[in-house]
Amino acid sequence: MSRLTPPALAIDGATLMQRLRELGAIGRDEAGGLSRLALTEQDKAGRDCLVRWMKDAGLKISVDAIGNIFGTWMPEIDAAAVMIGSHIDTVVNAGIYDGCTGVLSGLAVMETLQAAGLEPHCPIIIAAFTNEEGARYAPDMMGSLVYAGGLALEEALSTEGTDGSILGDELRRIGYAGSMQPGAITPRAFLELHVEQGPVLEAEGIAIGAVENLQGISWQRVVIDGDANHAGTTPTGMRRDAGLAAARVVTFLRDYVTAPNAATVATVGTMQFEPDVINVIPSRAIFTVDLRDPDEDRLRTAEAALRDFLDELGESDRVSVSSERLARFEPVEFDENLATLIEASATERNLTCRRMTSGAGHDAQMMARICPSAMIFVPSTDGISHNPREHTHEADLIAGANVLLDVARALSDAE
Ligand code: HGY
Ligand code: MN
Ligand code: MN
Repeated sequence: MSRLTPPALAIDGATLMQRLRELGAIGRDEAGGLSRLALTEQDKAGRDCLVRWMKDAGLKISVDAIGNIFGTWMPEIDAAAVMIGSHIDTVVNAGIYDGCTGVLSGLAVMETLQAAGLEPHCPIIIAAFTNEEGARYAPDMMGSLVYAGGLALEEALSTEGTDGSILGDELRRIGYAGSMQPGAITPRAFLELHVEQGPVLEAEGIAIGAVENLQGISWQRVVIDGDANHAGTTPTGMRRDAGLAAARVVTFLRDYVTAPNAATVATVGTMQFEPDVINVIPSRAIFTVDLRDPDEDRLRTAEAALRDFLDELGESDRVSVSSERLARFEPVEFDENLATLIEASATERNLTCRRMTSGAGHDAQMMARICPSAMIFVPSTDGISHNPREHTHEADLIAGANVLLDVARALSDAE
């Protein structure tokens, strides 16, 4: 197992923060909200900015057929690469740290090693994966899923977005339909630094999370069909109200995930009614359900409980119910040796550290299918993410990037 060398090195924190802010300014709407949905003009602008920084660092740029971007240092070394990555696409009205922290810290790590005159014994690759958020095209973590062989390229390219666009068309339109075959490079290890997006590290006053596993994810779209009818003249007992039925699903899920199922979390993040008119009983409700649990059996039980409820609902409310799977990922264990290296670096740097589970999905969970992978978490202020108030203190971001530096240096035997 690679050994950590004394942590004499430190990344250039000022440049990291300046780039986070600069990238965070790309994709702002008139109200100042940040949205760089995958393969939009805003995403293209963010991609172009990252590629420019990678070129300035002298990296060899490659783009694969699903639009994943790779910047490689020392590509000529004939050895399995260390890959450091995450994503730069965002949800709607996002924060500036989700994903970008990991990609830009990887760039900082590389520049620090270069500036110190250290040479790795293998290539080091920075990766920015396509459509990690899944907000426009499901499933999420799509670019890394295709890269890891979990989704066929053609199927991904033919995905229809929430706006009716086709993923492959948009990829070509923004000029990021690359020629490299996804998965062409199998790294010796994959590392992802990410803001925790939850409350644990801040609540416990801990600087570094050595993520040892990541919970399972189940996404589905549910369509409930009832009957449009007049809001005023239709007696309650005669209604086939798709809106009411949808609301019952939301409250069922909240009731389900309270004790004793408290480990499971459930979210109905999108809901549309048709015809969506104030004085018409909804004839149709379309909504999504996001279920997560670190335990696969509990996740399956939650899915089965929802299925049973939807069946009963059809009877009780005289509506028809259908559901379509959008994403399904089993829980993932990360590499024990890499988690130990993360902890050793934190100790060397006098940083508090704890093992933890990731509540969010990440590209590392896909890369774990093809190589040893691990994640480093840094605290999220008030545990907030997917929200403009997303924030991580500068000192915490730099500490996380320095731990990433130590682990990448150990794995690449940079000296
Ligand atoms: O859904 C997730 O957990 C990630 O933000 N894509
Ligand atoms: Mn993320
Ligand atoms: Mn996210």
